[in-house]
Formats: sequence, C-alpha cells, structure tokens
Amino acid sequence: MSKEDLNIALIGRGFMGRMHSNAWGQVGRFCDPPLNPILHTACDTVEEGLSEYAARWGWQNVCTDWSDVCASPEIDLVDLGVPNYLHAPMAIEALKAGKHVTCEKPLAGALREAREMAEAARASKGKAFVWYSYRGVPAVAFAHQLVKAGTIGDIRHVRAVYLQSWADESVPLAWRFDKKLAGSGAHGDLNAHIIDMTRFVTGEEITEISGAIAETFVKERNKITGNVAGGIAEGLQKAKQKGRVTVDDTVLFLARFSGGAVASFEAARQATGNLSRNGFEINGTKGALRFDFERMTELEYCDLSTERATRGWTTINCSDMAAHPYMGAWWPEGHHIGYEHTFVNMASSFLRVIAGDEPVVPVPDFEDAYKTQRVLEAALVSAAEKRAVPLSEIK
Ligand code: SOE
Repeated sequence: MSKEDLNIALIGRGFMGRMHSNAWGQVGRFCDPPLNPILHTACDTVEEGLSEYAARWGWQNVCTDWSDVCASPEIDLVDLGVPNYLHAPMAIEALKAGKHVTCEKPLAGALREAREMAEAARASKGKAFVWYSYRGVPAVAFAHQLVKAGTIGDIRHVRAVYLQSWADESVPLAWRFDKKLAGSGAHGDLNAHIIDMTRFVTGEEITEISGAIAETFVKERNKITGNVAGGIAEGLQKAKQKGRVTVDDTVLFLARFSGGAVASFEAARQATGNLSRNGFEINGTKGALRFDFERMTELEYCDLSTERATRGWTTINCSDMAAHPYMGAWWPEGHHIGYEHTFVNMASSFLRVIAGDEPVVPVPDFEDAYKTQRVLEAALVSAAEKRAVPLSEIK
C-alpha cells in the first residue's frame, strides 16, 4: 500500500538546518515510517546560496518569506532550525494554520514564549514536537527502557553534565551570546538537553531546584560581520569592534526528582578538554546506569544482584539490531551509528506519532518541552535569588 505524503518546509540552514535536512532525507530510506516525508520547501530570509543549499539537500522549492510557508496549503509540517527567539512566532503561526511543527531545542528563549507555544499546540489540529535529539541515541533510549522495566530499582542519585569547550575568547559574538536572541547561554543550549534527557530516562519530574550558580567568563567578544550560517560558533568572521556578552558561559544547579532522588546538573562551554561530554550517571537501589555521548554507542550498567567480588560496570555496546531501540533500522551489531542518525531516529518517531502510531520511545511534544523550560527558568531564579525554588512556583 502506498503511504500518504507529508510535505515538509524547513526554515533555517545553519548547523541544525543541515541536520534536519539530512534527517528528513534519510528517514524514509532507513526507518520505514508510516508517512512519506517530502522535502518540499527550504526557507531562509537570506536568498544568497539558498538554491544551492536546496539542491544539495534535496529540497524541491525555495522561499524567503517564512509566513508564506506557514500559510501555504501545500505544506503539512513546518520544521524550525532557527535561533531561539524565532521559535515562538514561527511555531505559533504554523500551529494556527493547522500545520504540524518540529522545533529545535530549547522550546523557546523565554518561559512566556514557551507557555504561548504550548497553548498554541493545545489549540491546534497540528502536532508539535521538539528535537531533543539525544532521546534518539539508542543507548539513551535503552536506558529509558531499563529504568521503566525496574532494572535499577528506585532512583536515589542523578548526576548530569553537558560540557563543551568551544567558547574561548577568540569566538565572536554569535547569536548564542545574545540574551535577546538566545534567552540564555550554556543553560538553554546544554542544560536543556540534560534536563530533558534525565526526565526521559528516569520517567520522573523535577520538583525543586536549589544552589544554582551562573557565570560569564568572557564578557565581551568581537562583533560579527557578514553571513553567519553554519558551525557551532556560527560565523568566524571577526570585526574589530567589541560587543557585550549577555548570557552565561556556565550554569550549575542541584535538583530533586519526584521519586525522591537528588540530582546535580552542570552545563559549560569552557570546560577545557571536553568536546561534547553529554552524560549522566543514575544510581538506583538495584543497579546503576552511566552514559557519555563522547562514546555514544556505550551504556554502562552496574547490577547490584551480581557477586560482590566481581561486581563492576559492564559496558553494553548498544548496537544490536534486535535488542536496542532504533538500531533495527540501521546496521548489524557493532556497525555503529553517529550524531546525525539520532535526528533520523527522532524524525521516525515524529512521523509515527503524526500518523497515530506509537513512537519507538516517547518523543517530547510542546507540553513536555514546556516542563523542561520551567526547570530551566527555576534554575535561573535560583541563581538570581540564591534560594531553593519549588517548581510549583514556576507557571
Ligand atoms: C552547541 O553547543 C550545540 O550545537 C548545541 O546547540 C546542540 O543542541 C548540541 O546538541 C550540540 O552542541
């Protein structure tokens, strides 16, 4: 039976625009989704190079006005790979037009915008998701399944870190360093991921934040000139003039989970030596799990029921087609997948939910991502007011 087409319009063509393009292009080939994704339109306000970009990634049309793709009766899904301040206006307009939306993380730069986006999703006939892409890592999805099955018992401790080191003084003033455009720095960029990931793996909610510290080490950066698409730092052209950095370089905080566990979170852009150390350790009453994205195929497991003398961490290579979530779509065991595949995996679950099927593992919709946004906000309040913040305070 032939599948129904789903016409997609992508807005944005930086690092995430290319990542999403690849995901939509690959998902039909590998994952057998229930809908047939069509790369209909690539949209960007800058016309220069747009046709070449579209041809390279397989988009059939181009457009320079994002309102047009939201209004177009030909488009079924609007995909956002744009800076954070654009998420709310674009997602809300697309949802009002009844489109499905897949939005880059974090849901928004500001809590108010995130709330409005969740409201728009509730009122729309479209479905709305956020690309918290680490849920698409088979080892992380497997950790979720193990915790759900009770393998590590009741959770006592959660430690989560997302450590990068790309933001030294030489990196110019990209949008990621501007509060008006990004909302926050390492916090919304990296803590957002580990908040989502630990909520997903534990299946619990964060109920209180305390002890938050935010710091900006590099307070001024060279302003950018020219086109700034691509790369983590988006734009390496430098101008002599300096501008003020208005976001954090690092945010640390403590937390409590609904099941009673205590937790610590760390996000940093200047954690020298770490490139993308996104990981967690979760200790339960029957065992523990440990993950580090720099070794993304591995999940470490300590089983408390084993012989004490030989007990330790077992390294599970999460690449078994039959045993590990998402791997069935890829290669025989030991033939690893990479970062870009995690987005393909997410796209496959988005398409399943849109078609009314079960996702491989739960994917974050706007409601879910709004919960993560409330945790981000609580940490900022804790840092500013130097106090414990119950999540019930953050609406
Ligand atoms: C930059 O810090 C970045 O690209 C994030 O924005 C992504 O969300 C993360 O997955 C990788 O690092």
